Amino acid sequence: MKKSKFLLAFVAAVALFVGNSCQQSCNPGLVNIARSLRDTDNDGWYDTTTNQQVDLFITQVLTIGGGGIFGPGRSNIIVDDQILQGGNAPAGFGPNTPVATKRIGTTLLEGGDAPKIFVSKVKIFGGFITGSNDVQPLEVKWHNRDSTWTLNTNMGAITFRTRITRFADPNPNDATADTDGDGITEAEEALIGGDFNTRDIILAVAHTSDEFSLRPLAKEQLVEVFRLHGFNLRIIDNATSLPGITGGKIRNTTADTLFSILQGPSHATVATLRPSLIEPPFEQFTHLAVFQREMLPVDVAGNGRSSGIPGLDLVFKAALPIFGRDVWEFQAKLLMHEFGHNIGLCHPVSGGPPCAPLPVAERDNGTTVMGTPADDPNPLLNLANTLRRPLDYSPTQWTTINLVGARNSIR
Ligand SMILES: [Ca+2]
Ligand SMILES: [Ca+2]
Ligand SMILES: [Ca+2]
Ligand SMILES: [Ca+2]
Ligand SMILES: [Zn+2]
Repeated sequence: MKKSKFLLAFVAAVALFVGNSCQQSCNPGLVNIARSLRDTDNDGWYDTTTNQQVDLFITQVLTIGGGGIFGPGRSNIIVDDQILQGGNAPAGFGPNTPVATKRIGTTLLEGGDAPKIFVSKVKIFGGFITGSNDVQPLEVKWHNRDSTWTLNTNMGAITFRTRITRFADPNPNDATADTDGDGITEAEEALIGGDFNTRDIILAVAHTSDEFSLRPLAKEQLVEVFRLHGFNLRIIDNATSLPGITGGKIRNTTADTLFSILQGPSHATVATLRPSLIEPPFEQFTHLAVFQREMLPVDVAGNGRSSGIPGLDLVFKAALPIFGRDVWEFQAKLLMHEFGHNIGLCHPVSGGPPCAPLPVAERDNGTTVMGTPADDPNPLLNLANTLRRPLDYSPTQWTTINLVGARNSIR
C-alpha cells in the first residue's frame, strides 16, 4: 500500500511538473498516465476506467470415460463455496457465467507490473452432494490476464477462461457511497473486492473446538440460498480466508471467566471477541458467529442467540447431542435462523418488533427457517415443526433484510 501511494504521489508530482512546464511541448502520455491513476476520494478505486474486474469461467468439463460435457445430476461442481452443479443448484450455469470474480482498484500498482495471483477452490465429485463434506478441493491459480487453460483432475479435464473488464469509480468524489445498500461503503468494497451493485455480506465463523466447526456443505448451502436471492454471502472460517478477518478456532481473549471450550461467550459478550478477529477497517460490516457446544446459562433459552435484531454477532450451539452437525441440516438451519435475526428478521408467528407483521400465509413455522419451537405450545409439534423448517426465509422476509441496520446496530 505504501509503495503504491508513493508511486501515485510521484506520478502526480511529475504530472504537475510536466503540466506546469509544458506550454510549448509536453509529454501527453505521462499526463494521461497520471490522470488515469487519480483516486480523488481516496477510496481505493481510480476515477477513470482503470480498475479491473477479473472473471473466471469454466468453459468445458470432460469426464474420464464418459467423454461428454457434464449434464445435470451427473456430478457435483463447487467453486469457492458456490454450488454450480448438484444439490439444489439451478441448472444452466454455462460457459459465460462467471464462477469467481475479483475486483482490483489502486492495489493494481502494488508489486509493479506483476500479475495478481488469485486462488479458487474447486470441488468436482460424483455421488451425492453430501459427499462435499469429505472432498478436498483443488486449488486453482488464476490471474488478471486474459487466458484459457485446461486442468486435468482424476475426475476429468476442466477448461478455464479468464476475462478482464475495466471500470471507473462510480462516485469519484464520494468514498462513503453505498449504492447497493449492503452497509458496505465504496472504500470498504475496495477492501473486500466487493461489487458496487451487488449486496455483499461478510460473515466470520469461529469455533471453540474443531468438532464444532462449520461443515463444508452447510456453508455451501447457505452461500447458494443467499445467491439465489441476489446476495453474495462470503463466509470466512478455517477453510476460507480474507486478509483482515480471522475465522476458525478461537480461545478466550475476553475478560469473561465463564467462557470455555464447551460454553463459549454469551450473546452479550461475543462482541468483546471482535477486536481479536476483525481488524478495524472491517469492523463495521463484518458479522461474527461463534460455534460452541453449549450455550451459557444466561442464554439457556435456546440453541443460539443473536446479539440483536438487527445485530452483527451471534452465538450458536454447533451440533445436536448424539446426532451431530449434519442430521436434518441442523447446523445450516440453526445458523441461518440466528443469522436471520442479525440481518433484521423476526419469528414468523410471534413477529416483531422491529419487524412488520408478515402476510398471513407466511405466519407459519413451516414456511421459513425463522420458525421457532417457542411458538408451538405442544412439545410434539415443537419437534416436528423444527425439523420441517425449510433452509430458506419466506418471500417477504427476503425483501426486508436490513444490512444497513446491522451495520448501525449497537455492540
Ligand atoms: Ca476513488
Ligand atoms: Ca468513490
Ligand atoms: Ca455497498
Ligand atoms: Ca456490494
Ligand atoms: Zn429466533
